[in-house]
Amino acid sequence: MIGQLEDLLGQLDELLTRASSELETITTSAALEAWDTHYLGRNRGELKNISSVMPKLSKDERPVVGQKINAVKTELEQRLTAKRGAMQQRELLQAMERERIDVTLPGRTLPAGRMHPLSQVIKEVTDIFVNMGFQVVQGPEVETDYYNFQALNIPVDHPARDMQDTLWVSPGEILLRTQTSPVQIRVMEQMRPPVRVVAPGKVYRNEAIDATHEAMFHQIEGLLIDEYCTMADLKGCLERFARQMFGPGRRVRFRGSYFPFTEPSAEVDIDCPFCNSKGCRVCKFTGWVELLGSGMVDPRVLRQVGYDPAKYRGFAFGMGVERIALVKYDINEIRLFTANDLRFLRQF
Ligand code: 2NM
Repeated sequence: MIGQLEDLLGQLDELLTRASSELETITTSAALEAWDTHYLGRNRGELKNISSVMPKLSKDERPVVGQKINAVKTELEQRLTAKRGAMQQRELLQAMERERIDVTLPGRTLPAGRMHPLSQVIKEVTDIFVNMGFQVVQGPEVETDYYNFQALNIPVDHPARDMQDTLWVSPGEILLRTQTSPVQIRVMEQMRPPVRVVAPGKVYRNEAIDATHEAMFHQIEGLLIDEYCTMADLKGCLERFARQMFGPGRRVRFRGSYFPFTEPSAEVDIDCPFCNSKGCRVCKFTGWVELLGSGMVDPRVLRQVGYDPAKYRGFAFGMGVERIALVKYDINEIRLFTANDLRFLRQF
C-alpha cells in the first residue's frame, strides 16, 4: 500500500525535524538525557514505536522504511553527540571562569610560631656543653627518695631536705624531683667513666610563689667523671661556659660554698652584664650576678654508684634556667614564663 509507506516516511521526516529543533533548545544535561530517552530510547522511544510497524510491511517496503529509520537514527545520534560535546565544552568553560584564580593577589602570611624563651636558653646552654664533648641525658620527673636524696649524700635527717621543701607523691618514698641530679646518679649507675653529661629538665619544689619563685622550674645540671680531674678542670670548663653564654669579656668569680654532694663546692658569679659592675637592679648593687653552683663530686656519692673514689674523680654543676633567662633578658617576673601571654612570648 503506497499510502501507508508515504505516511510512514512522512512521519519519520517529521520526527527528524521535530527532534532536531527540540534538541537545539536544550540547555541542561538532564533535559538532554530526557530527550535521548524520548526519541532514541530502546524501550518506548518514538523511533522505536515507528519501527514496530515493520513486521506489517510488505517485503518491498521493508528495506525502504528500514533505511529511512537508520538514516534518521544515525542523524539524531550524530546531533546528540555534537550537542553533548558542545554542552560539556560550555560547562568546562563556565567552571573555569567560576574557579578562576587571581594569581596577582598578595599571599596570606602564615602565623609563625617560635621557641619558648626557656627552651631557647636550654638549647643555648646545652649546645655550649655539647660542643665541649658532653652528651644530653634525661630522666624521670617522679623519683624515689633514694635517687633524689640518699644517693646524693642527703640523709633522711639532713637539713637540706627541709630547705628544699619537697613535693611528695607518697611521703618518704616517692616525690617530684627537686633537682635533676637523680638523672646523673642513674647515668653513673649505668656507665663506666669517662662520663660527660648534661641533664636539662623540670624540677619541683613546695615554694611560696612570688616574682622569682615557682613550684615548677627548670634546671640544667652537668657531670664530668674521669681518672684525672681537678678543680682546675671545673674552673676552666665553667669559665668557658660563662663567657660563651654572656660574652667573652666577662669576669668570672668562684666563691666557696656548700652542697651535700660536692666537696669542695663553689658558686660561680659573673660581673653584672647590665651595668658592668657599677651597680644596678639586676646585680642588686653588688656588681656580681650568681650564675650556678658547682663542686668536686663527693667521694661518698662516687662510692654509692660503685665508682672507686681512689681511681675516679669528677666535677658537677647545676643552674636554674629561669634565673639565667631572667638575668639574660632583664625580666623581673618569673610567672611570665608560664602565663602564655603572646605579647610577652613574641619578644624572643
Ligand atoms: C649543683 C651544684 C653542685 C650536682 C652534683 C651531682 C651529682 F649527681 F654528681 F652528684 N649532680 N649535680 C651539683 C653539684 C648540682 O646544683 C646547684
